[in-house]
Amino acid sequence: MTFVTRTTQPIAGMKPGTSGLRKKVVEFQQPHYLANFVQSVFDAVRPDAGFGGCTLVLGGDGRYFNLEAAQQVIRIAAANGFARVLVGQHGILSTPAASCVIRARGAFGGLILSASHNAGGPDGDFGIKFNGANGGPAVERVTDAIYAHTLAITRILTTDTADVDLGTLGCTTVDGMVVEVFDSVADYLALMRQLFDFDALRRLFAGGFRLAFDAMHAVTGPYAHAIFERELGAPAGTVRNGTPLPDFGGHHPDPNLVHAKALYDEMMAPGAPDLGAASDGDGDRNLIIGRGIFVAPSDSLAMLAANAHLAPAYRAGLAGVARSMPTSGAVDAVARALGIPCYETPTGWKYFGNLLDAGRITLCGEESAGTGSDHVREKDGVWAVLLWLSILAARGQSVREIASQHWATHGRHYYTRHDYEEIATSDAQPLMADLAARLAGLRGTQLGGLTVAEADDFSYTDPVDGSVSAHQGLRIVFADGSRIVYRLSGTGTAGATLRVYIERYEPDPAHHGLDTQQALAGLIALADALAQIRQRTGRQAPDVVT
Ligand code: VG1
Ligand code: CO
Repeated sequence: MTFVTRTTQPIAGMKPGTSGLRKKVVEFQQPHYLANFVQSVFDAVRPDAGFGGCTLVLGGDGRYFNLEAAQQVIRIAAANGFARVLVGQHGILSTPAASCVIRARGAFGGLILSASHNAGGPDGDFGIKFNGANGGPAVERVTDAIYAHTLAITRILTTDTADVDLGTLGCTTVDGMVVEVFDSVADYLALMRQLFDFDALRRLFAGGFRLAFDAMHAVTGPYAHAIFERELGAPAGTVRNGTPLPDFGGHHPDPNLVHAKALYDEMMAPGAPDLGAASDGDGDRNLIIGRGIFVAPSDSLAMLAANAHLAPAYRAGLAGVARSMPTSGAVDAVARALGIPCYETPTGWKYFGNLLDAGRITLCGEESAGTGSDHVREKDGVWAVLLWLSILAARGQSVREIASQHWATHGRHYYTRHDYEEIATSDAQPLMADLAARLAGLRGTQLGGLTVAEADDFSYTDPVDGSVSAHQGLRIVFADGSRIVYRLSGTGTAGATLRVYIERYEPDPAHHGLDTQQALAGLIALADALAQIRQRTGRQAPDVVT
């Protein structure tokens, strides 16, 4: 044994955000930075009997610093007494695959090395998050405990052992701990085979159906190649940018209309494929674009909920659904039609875990292009594409036809999100604080010809364990159901990012073909005026419009 105890000191600012700890790579490269956090995680979650017999799942999205971080984690895990670490080959593991493996192998938990949709490379971001035995992101109680440990840490338990070969499948031993390098795709693929009718999907592609899947040089490349091209017979070239790169090819692995513009343009052009899809850095998000039609993520969630029964895993129907608070009410309309409950949670996947574990919901999602089900405890980009493919195969219709019929049945929730990125924290915080202070006074008043029915700072009480999460976003709801929501992002690493979510319900099919920004123009102007965004931030327009 070569275990060593290194003296260390707390490092400020290690509070996990919406999804784990995210910082600039240079910050993570500082001495003890990563080790301090990993040791704090282990200190926070260590069972009374220690980690003997416990398995840790480890992998990341392939971004710069992924491999170095993985080696450090292995050494710290060995010194902290883990029995086994399961590492994805080459340190690669998508977030949903990590969740799948934790559950399938009965692991204690996992560490996922990713800053998800944030840019990568030496000047980009790195991140790390802990998932528990249910495969889901640590809940607030756990992340709070981890943070408390980062502020009190005095020592790191590690070893001087050399790096493990993460390129070769199989088992080695590090100071008594087994390190098993496993195929990053195999467990996940096996689960997808259980959920979906792969024969039906093979027939779809054999019939000439065309998919364009943009992996954005991020982690889904290997999964998409294996599943869409090799398993389902989609032609080579279906998967684009399918090789994970440490800097994502210099692009931002965020599947939105700005960063996945090439795909969007292709889908809007003559001769477009039948379905366009993209995923993010760690593979948990999905962007869905039909030929000539972008499907807003909130709508995609609703359409998946309405049609999920067409895939084998969901044939018996859904127990319930959930959406994050800023996500549009489109899925609520489906839940009402199906006669099932619909829960409204704060932003971030960790809030769905209890509802999924308790069997209260089967499907859930967020406006930020995250959809998932009870098959794992993370949102899942490739899964969402497989569910869309299953629905398209079963219905034999185009995405546009499915969307139009959906809106005709349930009405359309026009929806947009405007992001103001990297604004000064000194502008963002007073903007939110001043608006929060005015909310109570807005109730019952008229704004831009609309009556304010409700205005509050969203607070969530988990129906399963009663835990309360306050200050989850400012929302202004009008009497006609329209909404404006304001939040500060919890995933950025520089300044503050203001997200403004705007929504209006339109029941009349004669008005379902409008351009979204035009359909929402009045509310967009109102949202700016109410919070004085332009005036306070000096920004004339949002950086990203979804
Ligand atoms: C964003 C999204 C949120 C999502 C989170 C993690 O958080 O809005 O819906 O759960 O990213 O997604 P925020 O706090 O920046 O708004 V991922 O794919 O980056 O892990
Ligand atoms: Co992600």
